[in-house]
Amino acid sequence: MSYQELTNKSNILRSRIIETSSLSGTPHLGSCLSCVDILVALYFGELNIDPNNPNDPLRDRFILSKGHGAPALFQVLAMCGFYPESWLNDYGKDGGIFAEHPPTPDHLAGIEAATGSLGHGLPIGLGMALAGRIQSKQFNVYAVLGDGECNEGSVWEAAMLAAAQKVSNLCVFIDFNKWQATGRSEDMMALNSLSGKWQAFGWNAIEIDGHNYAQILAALNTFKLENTRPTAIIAHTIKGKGVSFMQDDNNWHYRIPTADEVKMAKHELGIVS
Ligand SMILES: Cc1ncc(C[n+]2csc(CCOP(=O)(O)OP(=O)(O)O)c2C)c(N)n1
Repeated sequence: MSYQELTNKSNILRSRIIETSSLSGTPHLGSCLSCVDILVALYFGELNIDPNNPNDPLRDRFILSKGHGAPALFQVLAMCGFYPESWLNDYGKDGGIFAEHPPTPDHLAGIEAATGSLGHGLPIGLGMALAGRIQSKQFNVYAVLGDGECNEGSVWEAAMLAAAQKVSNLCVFIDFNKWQATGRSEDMMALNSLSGKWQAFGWNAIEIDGHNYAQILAALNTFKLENTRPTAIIAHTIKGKGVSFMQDDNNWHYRIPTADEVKMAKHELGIVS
């Protein structure tokens, strides 16, 4: 798929995510928008998955460890064909499948782990990657973590074990948007050098622009050449990416867009409907 086609998909997804947030009155919009390009590159340029055979034992696994970005994951799975996009009209409704975080895998095709309590996705993914190796199954495990999520001790426990076990079929993206729920990540618990930390834990650490498809896909190729180390892709991103009045403004961690703001955002994204 060309970079232009990937960009078109990300614009559509951003627009749908913003509409969903507005209609359902649910937060985490900035968090979703910062990881859309990573998800698009993975789902349309990398993952070996088949919506018609979602439980194939040889499929690649993807875990959104920063589970509060669920609307982005739900929309990309719909776009891939795991279920009709219309199902997302029920997002955030009482009794529905689409809550603010990914449900357990038996509730929705394409979901590999129920996440939302930060710090769990990488340990779960490590377990899957180890299981694949033990069973001689050729698949890769990918996870997206937030930079604030890296404050969780369980992330570093899993990071140590993955390197010690030379789990080279495991690749994590850190959606490094420099914010967390209530402030700058650097002020909450300084992370720099984030790539230096992953390297010190024995990982192949790569720093990229997380909105640049050429760089995301090149990093994924580097991951696939690794035989002895897990890979951490430190993706520099912008919270709220794609909409001028949301970009790098952490109020959009919680704010719900009004109907007028949805219209303005869609206009900026080039989406007419
Ligand atoms: C264990 C745990 N503690 C607190 C929260 C509440 N929480 C939800 S999102 C968030 C901020 C996460 O920041 P980051 O990982 O940087 O993601 P971003 O939204 O900035 O992309 C927090 C603290 C949580 N979900 N899980």
